[in-house]
Amino acid sequence: MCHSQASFGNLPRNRPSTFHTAITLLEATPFDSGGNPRPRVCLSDTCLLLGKSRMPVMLDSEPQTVLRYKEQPMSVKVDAIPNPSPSQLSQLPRQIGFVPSTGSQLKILTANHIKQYNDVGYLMPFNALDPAEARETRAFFDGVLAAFIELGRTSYSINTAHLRFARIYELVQHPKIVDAVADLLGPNVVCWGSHFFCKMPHDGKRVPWHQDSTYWPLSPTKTVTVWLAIDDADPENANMKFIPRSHLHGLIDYDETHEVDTVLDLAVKNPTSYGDAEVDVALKAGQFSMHSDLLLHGSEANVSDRRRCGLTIRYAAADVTTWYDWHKKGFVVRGIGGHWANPSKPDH
Ligand SMILES: O=C(O)CCC(=O)C(=O)O
Repeated sequence: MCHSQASFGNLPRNRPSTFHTAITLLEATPFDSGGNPRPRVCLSDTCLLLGKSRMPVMLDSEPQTVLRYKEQPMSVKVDAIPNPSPSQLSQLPRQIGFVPSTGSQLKILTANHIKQYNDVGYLMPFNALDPAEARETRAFFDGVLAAFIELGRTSYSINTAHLRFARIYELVQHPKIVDAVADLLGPNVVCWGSHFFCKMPHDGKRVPWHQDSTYWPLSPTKTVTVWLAIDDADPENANMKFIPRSHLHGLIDYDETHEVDTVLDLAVKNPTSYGDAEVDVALKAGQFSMHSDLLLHGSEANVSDRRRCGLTIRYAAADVTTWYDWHKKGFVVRGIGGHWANPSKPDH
C-alpha cells in the first residue's frame, strides 16, 4: 500500500490564512509498513527539527514546502521537569527580595542604568538584532509556530526553546544581550528559560499582572528577564506593561484566576497600589527590555490585526539555587556556573 506524505495531517494545499507555509514530515510517514495510521507526532520530550539546513521560512513567499519536522530525542527531558504549585513553592526555603545590582566593570550599561534598574525594576529599550537578524529570527519563529500549530499546540506553548532548537541556544548567547545582562547580574550568568509569548491577532488572551518569582523554585530572586521583540510591539497589539517600583515589595499576594482568556493563572489585584502608573514596553523587532523577577508586569488581549510575539529569556546569577530539577534547564552563558547542569547545544 502506498501513501504519499501529502496525505498526512490536515494541511490544505493552499492555506488562506497568514501561514503561507506548508509542513511536511522529514522521515516519519503517516502510515506504518502495514498501512496502519501512525499516532500523531507528540511533542512531549521531543523537539522539532526544522529542515536539514535550518533554512528560514519566509512568510511573504508563496506556499511551498519549506519546513520539515520529525521527532528528536532531547538530551534533557524538559517536559518532564515539573512546575511546582503555589503550595509546593511556599514550602521551599527561598530568599525572596530584590537584590540590587552592584554593576561593576560595565560593558554596555552606565552607572545611571544601574541606578534606574535598582529604582524602577526594569530597563529598555536596547538593540540586539540588526534588521537582517531580526527578519531571520522572525522567519525561524514563523516556521516553529506553524509546526507547533500543526501539532495542535497553542502559540504560547513554545517554551524552554533553548533546549529544543540550536538556533535559540545560540540566540540566548548573543553578546549584545548577555553583556547587558551581565552588567546587571555580575560576571557569572546562566540562561535557564526561554519562552515565546506569541499573541495572535484577536486571540483574546491577556497576561494578568504577576511577578515571575511567584512561579519559580529559585533562590535568591536574582533572575533578569530579557523580552526580545520578534515582532514590533506597541499598545495597538498589546505590548507588555510594567508597574515601576513594584519590585520592592517582596512577593505580592495574588488570586488564582480560572478564566479561559488568561495565559497565566495567578493574578495580582490593584497592581498600581504597589508602584507608579503602568508603562508600555513598546519595542521594535530585534530590541529588548530587561526586568527583575519581582517586577509586576502583564499585557492586555491583542485586539489588533497584527501578531505580537516576544521571546522571554530568563537569566540568573549562577549562584542561584534551584529545586524540582530546574538546574537541568540552565547553562552558563558567561563566567562559571554553580550547580547548573549545563546541557549542551541541541544538535538540530
Ligand atoms: O509577553 C507578555 O505579554 C508577558 C510576558 C511575561 O509575562 C513574562 O515575561 O514573564
